[in-house]
Amino acid sequence: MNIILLGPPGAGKGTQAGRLVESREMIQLSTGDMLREAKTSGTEMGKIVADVMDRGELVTDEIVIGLIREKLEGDKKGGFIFDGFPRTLAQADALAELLADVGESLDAVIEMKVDDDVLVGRIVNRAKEAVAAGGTARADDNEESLKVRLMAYYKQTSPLIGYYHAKGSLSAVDGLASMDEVEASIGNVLG
Ligand code: B4P
Repeated sequence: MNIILLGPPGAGKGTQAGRLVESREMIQLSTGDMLREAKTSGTEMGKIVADVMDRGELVTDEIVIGLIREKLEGDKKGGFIFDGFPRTLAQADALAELLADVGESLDAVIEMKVDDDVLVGRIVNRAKEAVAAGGTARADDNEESLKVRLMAYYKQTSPLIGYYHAKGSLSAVDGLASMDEVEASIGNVLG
């Protein structure tokens, strides 16, 4: 089973993807995690993406699609969870082609619906918790970058809702509920 978790920043995509990895032995493909890893690795690509991510803007389709392409060639286990990918229509088209190339297809797209004011609270809270635990907050987990991330979501990513609805693969869950309740709702969609 291959699924997409779609939603604004802080909707809980990464949280729920982690739970699906545990419960269904699926493989989480988080482009956010891959890009953060690239940032810290000091590679050329890392240097290119660092400023873009910290501002809250989207990294180029070319880079992100390249990262996903590499991962699809490996072990598939219980299927792929695309977490934070696709984020543009071009990425969605590319994903369909990449999956077809490895003999796979998409089974479900789950939209996680959360109000903007709750998103801001969650992200600010995550930043505070990271610092309280003695670490550092994500460079893009601040109100200024979050405004840009939300704008990017509504402008570039939210058109995917109509795109997947038209293909008949979209289901929505209430992302405002508790983490356990959201997990149960996703479980109901996946069966
Ligand atoms: P991501 O890493 O995808 O970050 P995100 O959207 O903030 O994360 P998510 O929705 O997974 O939130 P989480 O579960 O952590 O992207 C970061 C950046 O990378 C982007 O801005 C962009 O620059 C770049 N990028 C990534 N993918 C790209 C692509 N495809 N194309 C171009 N650029 C790309 O949850 C957040 C917080 O809420 C956590 O603290 C969690 O504990 C809490 N929470 C979760 N669920 C909850 C619930 N039900 N109730 C209460 N709290 C909850």
